[in-house]
Amino acid sequence: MLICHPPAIAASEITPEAVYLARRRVLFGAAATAVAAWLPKPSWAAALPGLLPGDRLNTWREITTYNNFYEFSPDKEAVATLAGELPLHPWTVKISGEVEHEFEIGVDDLIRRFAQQERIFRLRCVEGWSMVVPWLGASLAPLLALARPTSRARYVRFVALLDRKHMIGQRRDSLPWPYTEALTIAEAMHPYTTLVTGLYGKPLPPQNGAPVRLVVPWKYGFKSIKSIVAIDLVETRPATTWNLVAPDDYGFFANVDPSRALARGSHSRETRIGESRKRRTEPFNGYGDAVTGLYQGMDEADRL
Ligand SMILES: Nc1nc2c(c(=O)[nH]1)N[C@H]1C(S)=C(S)[C@@H](COP(=O)(O)O)O[C@H]1N2
Ligand SMILES: [Mo]
Repeated sequence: MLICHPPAIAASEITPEAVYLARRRVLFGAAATAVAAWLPKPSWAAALPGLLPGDRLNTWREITTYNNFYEFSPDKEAVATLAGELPLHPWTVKISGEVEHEFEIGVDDLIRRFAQQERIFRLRCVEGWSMVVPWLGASLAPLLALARPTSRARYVRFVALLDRKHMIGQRRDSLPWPYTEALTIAEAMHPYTTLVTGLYGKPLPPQNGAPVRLVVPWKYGFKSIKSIVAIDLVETRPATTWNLVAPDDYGFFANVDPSRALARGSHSRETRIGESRKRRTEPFNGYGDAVTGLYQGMDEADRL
């Protein structure tokens, strides 16, 4: 299924990141050319402007045991266990709304059609913590293009699964369900906007939003909606979950902005999970070079 990632080393008895890091050493070492044909493209990761040399990848354990996923629980450490029961097959994503061609695609089909690439991005939660995550996914843009958006399509709305049986957090009104997020169509078409199906070269664990989630690395983490079942192209700006709950703290755009203090406090620094000293938070989470063009000509106050 994960055609880009045949194991270079037997996975038994080694942690996933050990396998993965070993593979990277091969990739960037002298043997790179010989094996490059069947390994994930190194050029892609190397070309990422925001990934600073020396940024340690967070471990599999860190990424999969400290999760925000309110459908299960507001307790980050409880999510992994609770999400384990979520049925992932079959799973389809329906693309509809202001499009010429509505369709529904199964996740297995989506993985086959759109080559899954390794994409290492920082994730910055509005709560003040961050991680560096080696996702596996593909840009959302070609999937949207398949649906042929009409000229009226100005926003893209994403809807997560509603399943009170398995998502026990939905039995409480902690948030309006289903969890919903949205982007402008220009943001949705940006190549960094990624539909993710894997992590560390493996299928995405349920607690990280299996089987398919969004990752928008220059925005606060809550925009990166998990367990998506529907993508709607719409004319007017849709309501989004956190913006509904606390509009002063969670703007529609939610671009990472260290200069803006929110009700929960300053956003100028962050704690990388696994580190003790704080780091400076970068505008657009360090991806400004790639994305500021999206906001050219917009007033600062309009893109919060
Ligand atoms: N469906 C859904 N998606 C969600 C959330 C959620 O509660 N439900 N939490 C968001 C928040 S606040 C963050 S920080 C990230 C966390 O992603 P991770 O657990 O993979 O690190 O997921 C986002 N996507
Ligand atoms: Mo978050």
